[in-house]
Amino acid sequence: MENVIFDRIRKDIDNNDVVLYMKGTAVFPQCGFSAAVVQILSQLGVPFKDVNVLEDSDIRQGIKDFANWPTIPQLYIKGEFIGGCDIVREMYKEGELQEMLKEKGVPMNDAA
Ligand SMILES: N[C@@H](CCC(=O)N[C@@H](CS)C(=O)NCC(=O)O)C(=O)O
Repeated sequence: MENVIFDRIRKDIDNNDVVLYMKGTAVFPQCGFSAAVVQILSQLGVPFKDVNVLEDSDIRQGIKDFANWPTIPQLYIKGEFIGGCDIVREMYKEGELQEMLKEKGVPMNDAA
């Protein structure tokens, strides 16, 4: 089962520049931590794929095992695991997230 789930995760993070595993959706987050990351990505104008772990308990557990990270949300940029809400917030505050997106060639608006 783990292989099937890991394959799904790999496919998602390989096929999308930015993937956010979250509770709820980008339009309707169902957790404050997930909502905070959505807000940052939206502020930066970064398109991203949202995966609602509340709809799939295998993905909810699988994503924790895959990254060896115990909580949701989890952000991936160009296949690289970045972290959860605290890390993303801190990187955004320091301008490191913007820098990383630029370096990796992920489109965003320049207003941020
Ligand atoms: N400090 C964490 C906060 C996220 C967090 O604590 N998430 C909890 C509550 S939403 C979680 O995912 N618990 C495990 C679960 O619900 O499966 C972060 O930076 O992302």
